[in-house]
Amino acid sequence: MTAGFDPARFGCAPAGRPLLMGVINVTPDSFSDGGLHATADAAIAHGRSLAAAGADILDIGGESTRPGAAEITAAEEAARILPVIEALAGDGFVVSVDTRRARVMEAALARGARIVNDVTALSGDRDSLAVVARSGAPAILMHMQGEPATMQVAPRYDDVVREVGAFLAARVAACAAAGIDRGRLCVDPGIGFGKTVAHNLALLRALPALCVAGCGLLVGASRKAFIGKLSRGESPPERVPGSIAVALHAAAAGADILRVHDVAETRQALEVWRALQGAG
Ligand code: HH2
Repeated sequence: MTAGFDPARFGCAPAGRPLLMGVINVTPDSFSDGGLHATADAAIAHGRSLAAAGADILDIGGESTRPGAAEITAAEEAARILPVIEALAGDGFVVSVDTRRARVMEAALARGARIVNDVTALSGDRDSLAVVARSGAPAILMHMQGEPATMQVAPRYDDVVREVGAFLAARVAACAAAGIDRGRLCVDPGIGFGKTVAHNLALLRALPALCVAGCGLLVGASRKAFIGKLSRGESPPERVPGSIAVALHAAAAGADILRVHDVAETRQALEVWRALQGAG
C-alpha cells in the first residue's frame, strides 16, 4: 500500500491487501464482456455476485472506452447506469461510477455512488472538477493518450514513465487547486489507453515511480489486450491467468486498488500471496 492511501476515505475497511474493484459494464460493446450485463437486471445480478465473491468496490460504467469505441450521449449513459447504481448502492455496496461526464457524475452521486472514476482524470468535461470538489467524493484520475476512438492507432512517447507520471502529478495539482485534497485521490497509469505492449510493461515495472505523494495508486490491467499479445493471442475471457499475474505484481509494487473483472479468482490469488508474505 502507498503511504497516502486510507481505505476509509474510499468507504472501505482495511484489507491488508489491495482493495478489489469489480467491473460492471452496462454496455453492449465492452471489450471484455460486451453485452453480457447490458440490461439493468443482468448488471445488478452481476454486481451482487461480484460483491459476494469479495469485491470491495463495484465500478459501474455505461460507455465502453475500448479502442475504437463510439461515443454515446450523456442521457443514454445515465439511462444505462442509474438504475444499477441505485440498486447496488441501496444494497449497501460501495459503488464507483466510471464516467467522463460531469452531469453523469452528479446524477450517479445523487443515486448513491460514492466514488468517481474518470478515464480523463477530471479533464474531459470542464465541470467535473467542480462536481467532485462540491460532492466531497473520492476520485480516481487515470492517464489516457488521445481518445478511445483512435488511441491505439500509433501511441508515442519519448519516455512513457516520465510523461505519465508528470500528467498524473499535474492532474493532482489541478484537483488541489479546485479544492479536492490528495487524501481522496487515486492515480492510475491507464494500462492499454494509448499504449503499446512495451509502454504497458514499462509502466507496470515502474509503478512505485508513478505514485503521487499523498494519493493512492490504482491499476486496471484485467483482461486487457497486451496480456493476449504476451501469450498466445487469447480472447478476453481467456486472459484471467495473465490478469492475475499482473494483479500480484501490482500488489507487490504497492498498488492500493486493483480494477478487475474476475473478483473471486483475483481475491484467492491475493489471499495466498498475502499469507506467503507472512501477513496472513
Ligand atoms: N479500464 C477500463 C475502463 N475504465 N478505469 C480505470 N480507472 N482504470 C482502467 O484501467 C480502466 C477504467 C477498460 O476496461 P473495461 O471497463 O472492462 O472495458 P470497456 O471500456 O470496453 O467497457
